[in-house]
Amino acid sequence: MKIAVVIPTLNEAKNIIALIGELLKLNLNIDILVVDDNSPDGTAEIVKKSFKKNGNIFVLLRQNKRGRGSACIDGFKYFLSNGKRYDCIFEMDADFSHDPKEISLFLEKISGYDMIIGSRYLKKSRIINWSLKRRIFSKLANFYARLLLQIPITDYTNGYRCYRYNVLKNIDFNFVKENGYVVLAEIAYQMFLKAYSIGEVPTLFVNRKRGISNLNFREIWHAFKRITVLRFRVNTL
Ligand SMILES: Nc1nc2c(ncn2[C@@H]2O[C@H](COP(=O)(O)OP(=O)(O)O)[C@@H](O)[C@H]2O)c(=O)[nH]1
Ligand SMILES: [Mg+2]
Repeated sequence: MKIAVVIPTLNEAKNIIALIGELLKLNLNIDILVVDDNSPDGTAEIVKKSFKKNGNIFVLLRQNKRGRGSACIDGFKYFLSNGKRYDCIFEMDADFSHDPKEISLFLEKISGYDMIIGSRYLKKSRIINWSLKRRIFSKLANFYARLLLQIPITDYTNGYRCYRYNVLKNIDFNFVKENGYVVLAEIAYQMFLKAYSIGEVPTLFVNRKRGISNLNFREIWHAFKRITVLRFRVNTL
């Protein structure tokens, strides 16, 4: 199985090298793309330097901060157009909130689905070291998204996902109007409207130990607005 992994980064110099190391240790047939928005801490440079000789590690450098969601979309487009054929494409965070060892769980399940989400809200899932404020925000965001969009999933906002390559090819990225975290809900909604199947695996989500979160109030507001618009303006594709 040939696998591609997109990792969006903004100031992840303290995490990214170790994370790529963990991914390589899995010994899978894997290509990794880091999509960096010109991080002041030199994330992109460090990756390029450390993996100069590894032909499976790539860096896409964008000139300024344009959001997690748009970084992933640029990463997907990169893998969909580089002339190679993959079986599935992952997206995951750079800060070790998403454990690379769980990739095997996604791979076991993807044969029966078009996309698999690592969910923090299944019976066997766990969230570690998240503040009460973050837990409440996440629950509210998921509650609101589910109330409006009605996709049968438990976690709309975790960016640990595995897409079947042939399905991602059919996603219309022009449909995605926002740039930030809400892009996860936009892509899920488009898949739902196109009747693609979405499965979930339980995940152990660990809050970052190094670096700082990029989530801010502006992002949350944009997500809320976009989900409302999706529900009331976009019912068909
Ligand atoms: N390229 C890029 N990556 C981003 C941006 N915002 C967040 N990220 C990355 O997206 C992932 C999730 O962001 P994070 O700050 O951990 O958010 P949190 O886990 O919700 O607190 C991390 O790998 C970040 O480095 C952005 O504007 N551009
Ligand atoms: Mg994080």
